[in-house]
Amino acid sequence: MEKTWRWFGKKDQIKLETLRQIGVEGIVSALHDIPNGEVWPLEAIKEYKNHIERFGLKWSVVESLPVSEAIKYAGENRDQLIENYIRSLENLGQAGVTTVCYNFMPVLDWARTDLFHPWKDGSSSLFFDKAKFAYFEIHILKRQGAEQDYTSETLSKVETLKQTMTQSDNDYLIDSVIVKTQGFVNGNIKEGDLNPVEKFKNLLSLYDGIDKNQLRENMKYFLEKIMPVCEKYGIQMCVHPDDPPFALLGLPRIVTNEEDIHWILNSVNNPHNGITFCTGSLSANPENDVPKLAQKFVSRTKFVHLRSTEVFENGDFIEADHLKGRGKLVEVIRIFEKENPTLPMRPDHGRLLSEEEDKGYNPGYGFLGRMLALGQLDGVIAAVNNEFSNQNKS
Ligand code: DNO
Repeated sequence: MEKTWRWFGKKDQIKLETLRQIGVEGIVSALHDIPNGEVWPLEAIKEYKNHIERFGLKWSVVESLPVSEAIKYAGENRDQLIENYIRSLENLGQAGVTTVCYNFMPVLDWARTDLFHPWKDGSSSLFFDKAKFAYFEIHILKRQGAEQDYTSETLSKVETLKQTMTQSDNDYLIDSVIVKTQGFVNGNIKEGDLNPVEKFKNLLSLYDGIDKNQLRENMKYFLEKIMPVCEKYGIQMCVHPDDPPFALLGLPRIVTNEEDIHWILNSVNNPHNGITFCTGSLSANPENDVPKLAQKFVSRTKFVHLRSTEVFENGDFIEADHLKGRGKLVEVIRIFEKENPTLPMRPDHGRLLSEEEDKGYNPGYGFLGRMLALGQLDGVIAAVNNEFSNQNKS
């Protein structure tokens, strides 16, 4: 596979030259400063691409060209927004940047409750605590009917949290769930926004009355409109699975499991309509058998995110060591190396090591943890290739 790395642009503290020195071949990035919904100008794309190439790297994947909310909930201006999206794709195509990752998750681009969950060795990782999320929905957002989405066991934990959480704990939780994880991915809520909870509630209300089927229809509408420009420029669209891959906040979810992926690929059955195979997101649904999904969807996979999770019985999940947990990355890598060895992959998320605590990296995107993961994954790639060549000899 092609070894890539998510880089957040010229403001990123991690230097392109360092990335090249640790064996990275391609960069995964976006024009992060352009507001969601606006056209990415050709000149800006070319300038960014040239900058990356000056370091002996290539701009392998766009992550993400964000899909505006009004496209997802079919708001009045969706056609104009799709038109803008098409113009951005056209400009990317003209510049020769042709793998484009996006997601179709309503409101939240991804969700965690703890961004610095401590490990015994002093490092930390991202964590999803189901009871804390339920507490957020029930007592902070005060979403009507939220209780119905949780078991009595979780609800009793929520009651305990209610007795113990202080105002500053609440603020920290709000910051983790809807601010810190969102700002850097061109999300709806940014650091410094006043009253993020109200803003968030307004965003949720845009989806009133939109169920799973309606969201699927809106995705199909979007994909059908963009396929011609993708065909013209050879653009591979790759939808990222929902993270986490289960229902949250009463919102519909349509990229969570085999049936969903099958629906997406078949409802617009065009080779340019593909997926980002994120082993991390998919593994957080205990029903997903990750290597089985990799084998099934390899021909429509255009980009791979490699990380793993461990899911607990109470519904919590933690981001595991890349070679442990439910992601089964050795098996997944064996499949992709065999079937499509030029696929771009990036080590996704990593633990934050204590010496990097005050660097202010985006959550999940420190340097050392991801570099460790890249080294581990690179080793697995070498080992499976060695296996293949031994098999050929015998
Ligand atoms: C978080 C990422 C997501 C992902 C987008 C793709 O770390 O996995 O922000 O990039 O959802 O559109």
